[in-house]
Amino acid sequence: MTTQKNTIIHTDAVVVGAGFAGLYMLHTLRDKLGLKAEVFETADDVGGTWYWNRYPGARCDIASYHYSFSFSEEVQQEWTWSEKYAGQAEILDYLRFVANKLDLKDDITFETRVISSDFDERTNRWTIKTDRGHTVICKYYISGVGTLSTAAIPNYPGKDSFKGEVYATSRWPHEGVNFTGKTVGIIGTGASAIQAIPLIAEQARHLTVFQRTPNYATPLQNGPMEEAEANAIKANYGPLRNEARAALAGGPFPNMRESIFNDTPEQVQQHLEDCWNDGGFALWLGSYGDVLFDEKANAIVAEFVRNKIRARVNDPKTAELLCPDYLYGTKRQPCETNYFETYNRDNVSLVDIKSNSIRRINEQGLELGNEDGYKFDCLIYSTGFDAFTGPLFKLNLKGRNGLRLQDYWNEGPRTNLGLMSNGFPNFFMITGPQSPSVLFNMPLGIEQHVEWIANTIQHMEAHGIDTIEPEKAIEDEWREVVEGIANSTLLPKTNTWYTGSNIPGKPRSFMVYLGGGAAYKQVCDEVAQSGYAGFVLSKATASQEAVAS
Ligand code: N01
Repeated sequence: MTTQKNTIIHTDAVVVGAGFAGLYMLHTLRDKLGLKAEVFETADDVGGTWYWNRYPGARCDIASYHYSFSFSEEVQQEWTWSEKYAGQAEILDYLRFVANKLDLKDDITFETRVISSDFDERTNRWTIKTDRGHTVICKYYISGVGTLSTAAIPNYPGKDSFKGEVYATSRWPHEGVNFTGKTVGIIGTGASAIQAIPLIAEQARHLTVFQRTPNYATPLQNGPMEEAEANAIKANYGPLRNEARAALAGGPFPNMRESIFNDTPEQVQQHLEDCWNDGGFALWLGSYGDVLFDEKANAIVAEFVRNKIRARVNDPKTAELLCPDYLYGTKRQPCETNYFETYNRDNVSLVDIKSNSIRRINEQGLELGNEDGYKFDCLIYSTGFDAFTGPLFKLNLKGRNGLRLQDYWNEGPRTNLGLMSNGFPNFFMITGPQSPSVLFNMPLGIEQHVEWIANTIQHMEAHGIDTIEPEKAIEDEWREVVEGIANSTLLPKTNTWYTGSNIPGKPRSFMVYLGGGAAYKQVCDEVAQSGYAGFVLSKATASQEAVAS
């Protein structure tokens, strides 16, 4: 689409983002509820995270057939994945295929950023403005901006002085980058860098990796999707999806055992070896039920992974630098292909920036605190994201009384169910903070959110309800639920982007509901069935009706 600029458009709903979330939301609002909806997207195409993160090696790390929409049998049957874990280009093609099949693109305004979002209490309507001069007034405002879409680039002194090429894994050039013959520095060793480093090393003359914290990365074990397997999956999608929805993290791990202490040490090593060979998240989320709850169980798996790293990296000093010493699996586990072997190459070196941090960027490279200097042709930032809240704050939301979301959330997110926030009526967040989001299967989690939001809108339309928002008190209760579950695990014991501690000054709170997708859905459904207990639903006053019309 192509919402007209410089005119005021009235519509039922505005959706921000055209990734998995925005596409399904648009389809549901328009084709199932029969509402008018406008979608704004910064990129020039659909895809969201899979549009931007096109660095070498980017791919999903839950099985492709789980990492896809389940709502359309036609889509499931027509699309065939070529690899067990699809690469970025294939996932982007898949989302383009879905958008074309459902004829969604005409209702998306591309290359357009929402710059302000104001709730008008006189009319109970949102006014959304964009950087290209659009003004849209709507009743329902829905964020599909994603959890990991605002890059966090450290503000090093001299940051802009580097004269060479600068890249960020989260905003990779569409035409790709040819590193042949070039010296390259990369800062960060999270999941993105761990996928990119082996491929960049194959091209570059020399690659220097600046590591602050090593990761317990385990093998992805990717491979082609054989035709027979693809057919079997297509014939079996119903049960596979149900299994995934019922699984705690949105992917079934049938070999999961209850406790590591029920097995002999030999059995433990064999089971961990089997999980290692299964690949993906099998070791992290599917080995033993107590690994993320019990420090002693955790230590056994941590040492198993460290021994694997020591066995794969030739230089013992480099191997030790690559061995994490924090609780296993408390940072999101990256999956890798030849990552550790990359450090055996002559053209790759690893620099510890924990003991000796980056002091400044200069024209030719960077300097560390001890004055060691590094020069390169290209500098890559793979330094993560201002997760969950970063993209929401960029919408510049002002709710009742002109209260900014940033100010309302100055001690961390306040939501009910991760879906809505008090004082921001009719503003819905798909996979927002305090929902299962990144620790569940993203496409299935998105579907559950979109369907809950759509049912809520349908309920409002059917009952003449003008606004819905959570009670303030329920937000305190929900935060306690989310933090209570998190605190029963080992995850909050480590500084991660799950808690916001990767961003200087960001208030610390655990931002993922860890009770599992099925339990979460049950809570959401019960809330709806109860007539939206914990939410305030109100009808328009006569004066609001008069102003709105
Ligand atoms: O980001 P990260 P990412 N100085 O935050 C370092 C998803 N994902 O883009 O750990 C020096 O994990 C930082 O160091 P430390 C996935 O959910 C999915 O890699 O903070 N270093 C770390 O090493 C993942 O978890 C896939 O000490 C600094 C790195 O930069 C999430 O995206 C693939 C620094 C950032 O790692 C984010 O991954 C890729 C500083 N000032 C990503 N600031 C799939 O497979 C940060 N670092 C689906």
